Amino acid sequence: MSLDLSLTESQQLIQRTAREFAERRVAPRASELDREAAFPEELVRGLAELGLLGVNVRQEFGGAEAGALAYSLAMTEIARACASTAVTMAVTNMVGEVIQAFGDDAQRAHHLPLLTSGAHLTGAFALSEPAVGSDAAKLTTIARRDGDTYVLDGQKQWITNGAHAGVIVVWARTGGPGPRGISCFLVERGAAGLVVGRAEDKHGLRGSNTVPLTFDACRVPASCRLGEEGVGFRIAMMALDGGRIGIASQSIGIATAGLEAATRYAKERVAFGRPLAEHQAVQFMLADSAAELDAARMLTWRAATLKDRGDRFTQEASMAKLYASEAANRVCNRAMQVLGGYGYVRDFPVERHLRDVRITTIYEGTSEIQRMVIARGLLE
Ligand code: COS
Repeated sequence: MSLDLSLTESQQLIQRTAREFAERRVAPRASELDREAAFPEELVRGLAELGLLGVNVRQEFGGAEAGALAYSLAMTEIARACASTAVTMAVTNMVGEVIQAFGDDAQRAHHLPLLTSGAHLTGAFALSEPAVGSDAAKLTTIARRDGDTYVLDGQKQWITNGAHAGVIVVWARTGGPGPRGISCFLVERGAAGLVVGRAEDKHGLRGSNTVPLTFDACRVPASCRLGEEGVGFRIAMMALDGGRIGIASQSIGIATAGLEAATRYAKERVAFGRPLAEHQAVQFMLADSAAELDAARMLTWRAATLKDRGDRFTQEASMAKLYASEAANRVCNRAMQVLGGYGYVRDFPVERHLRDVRITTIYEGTSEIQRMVIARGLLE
């Protein structure tokens, strides 16, 4: 591929818009959302007004139609202010893109304007189950065809936005074992037989909502099926390819906040007669973090650019997600080391960044899954 690192006008506009909103509205609330485990409902409505709930959704459906790289830039800006708000936005964008890519005309016309406008508030993505995470093809939720309906039975786990989503994309088995027995459904808020469980009490991302869902004879019209029977697993994998660019971008945002906090502190705090920033040990920590963050950004921009061009980007998205999430954990960990005791207390944001960033190597495919995907591509 040719290499052009300049951003287009519209990418810069989205980036500026997201940064301005993040600094003015999101950052001032981040600490309180974390402390009180409060869902950022008004911030989600603000994101909707700016087109940030459907950055890569077409304008005819209310999206910004700005592409995958613009989405990555926006995600990084929001995550720099509040990682919880960022993941809430990420999953909603992912659901919009899935419906845009795989939905029929009626599904797009119904759900996409509701998602992009915030009327659905958010979307949710229900693939994982209590006993099935990385090995997604083994999922056990059943969808039994009954006339022109399907009846869903089973449990989903770790569902981001689950209690606040107008539409939930649900994967369930309509056929035999393995990936080809899986189909995909759009289930709306309040469907009879859909039970939303207690919100998880999490280590980080405490402002985001994570719940288990139970489907207890949950009957949905057959028109809610997304794509043909048996193609659900492919839909999930393709959605996750895009989602992983989002999590890489979120990781970069959280780590940018960590590095900025460390850099500021290093200039202010004096030890042994001079600012920390004049001690080589601290300079080296900051330098490693800056270099790793830039490398993460380059990998992520490459994956997003391939996606925008319509090229395959599975390997590149996994490399970006693997590297950015691991690097972001190192960056936030070093930031705490630079701040010392001040990094470890709740009065300063670095301990929140370190708690928030931890999940990035776990969700939307663990680092181990990303390595599997990369290795398979290499060995193919
Ligand atoms: N794009 C399109 N199709 C894909 C794909 C992708 N990125 N990855 C796999 N597929 C297709 C394969 O081509 C294959 O299709 P056929 O049935 O037509 O041959 C099918 O999906 C099954 O693929 P595969 O055999 O590779 O499936 P595996 O069970 O071995 O799983 C991994 C592959 C590990 C990649 C998958 O299970 C995975 O991503 N797991 C992590 C899930 C995850 O991220 N969970 C987080 C929950 S969401 S927060």
